Amino acid sequence: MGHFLPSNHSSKANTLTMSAVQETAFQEKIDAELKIEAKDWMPDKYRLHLIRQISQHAHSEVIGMQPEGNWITRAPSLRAKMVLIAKVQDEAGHGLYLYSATETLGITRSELIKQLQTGKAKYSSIFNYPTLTWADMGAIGWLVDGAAIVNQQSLRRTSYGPYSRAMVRICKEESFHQRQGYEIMSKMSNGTIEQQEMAQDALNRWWWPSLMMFGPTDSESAHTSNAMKWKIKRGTNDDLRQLFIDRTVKQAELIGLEIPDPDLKWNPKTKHYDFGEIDWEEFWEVVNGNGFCNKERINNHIKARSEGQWVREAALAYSEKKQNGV
Ligand code: BYC
Repeated sequence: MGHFLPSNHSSKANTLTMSAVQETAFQEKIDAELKIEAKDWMPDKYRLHLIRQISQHAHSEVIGMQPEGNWITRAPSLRAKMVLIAKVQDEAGHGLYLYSATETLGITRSELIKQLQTGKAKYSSIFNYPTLTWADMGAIGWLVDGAAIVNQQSLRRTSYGPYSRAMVRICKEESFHQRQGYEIMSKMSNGTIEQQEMAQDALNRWWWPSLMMFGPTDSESAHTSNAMKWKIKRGTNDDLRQLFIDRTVKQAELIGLEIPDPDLKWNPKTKHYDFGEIDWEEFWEVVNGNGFCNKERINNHIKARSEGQWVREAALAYSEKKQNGV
């Protein structure tokens, strides 16, 4: 029958069969916990899924420098200032590893930045909240980095090699960040009444947005099903959120702070904390660009990028000169 078909049909059919074979081999590799590397065959959907997730992760690290950068000049001691500068620098580094990992998938850095600046690519909702007091530096380290660690520890086992290796290193630095924040919170909650109130106020404002970092509930999450099938994500949004809550409640108790959730209660049956309803309307408002600081964050990014253009040009000219042996 084959020769009755249009001449390109059999080659199209062959291509289809070929890609089905490749896709089966790809999934078998994933199921066997083997890593996919940059030059390996992968379905386009897997590639695009990774570009979306890893680049949004990179953007979050870079935009995440802004709320803390705001407090470097106002840190209450030289030690606190040095620690905060080091932490913010680490975040720039995390952004760089993650942009590099994304570039291995065949997209350029300038395209990724364009996607961020035009609102096509998202970054974590948490960085659209303002940092009002020094206690916010504690709350960010403790809660935001704490939430990020729970998520990123699971991502160390992600199926894409370059992303997984970036995560190993990032997690090591992130756990220092979490301790830095918890140290600030524990000092303040053991300090004067005013300091205790500032610490509690910061916890009140950052608790719910931190829970939102894990994304919508599993039933509302558009990407979780493919992400779990391809082992890009190793825990669902709800499972990781629960793990974070279970860990953090005990840490709050230890330093005498109260989690701002009247429905928070240990459930002996599930052996987890039950918790109150997250304000999903607020979450989507912030994700869709209407949070307190969305516009300010992107405008700052555009300004910093344009002011740094000469640095990139100079670095490029220098590297070309070196390559040409001048
Ligand atoms: N904020 O189907 P879903 C840090 C979007 S930075 C904004 O569940 P997925 C730090 C989602 O993108 C650490 N958008 O998505 C830095 C999707 O929209 P698109 C940041 C969110 O990907 C400085 C839609 O909602 N960590 O640690 O399966 C200082 C549907 O969601 C958010 C990472 O980026 C959100 N919170 O799951 C201090 C970790 N949640 O893309 C600390 C890597 C969801 O279709 N990323 N959306 O337009 C992930 O693990 C996953 O991407 C997420 C979301 C769990 C975040």
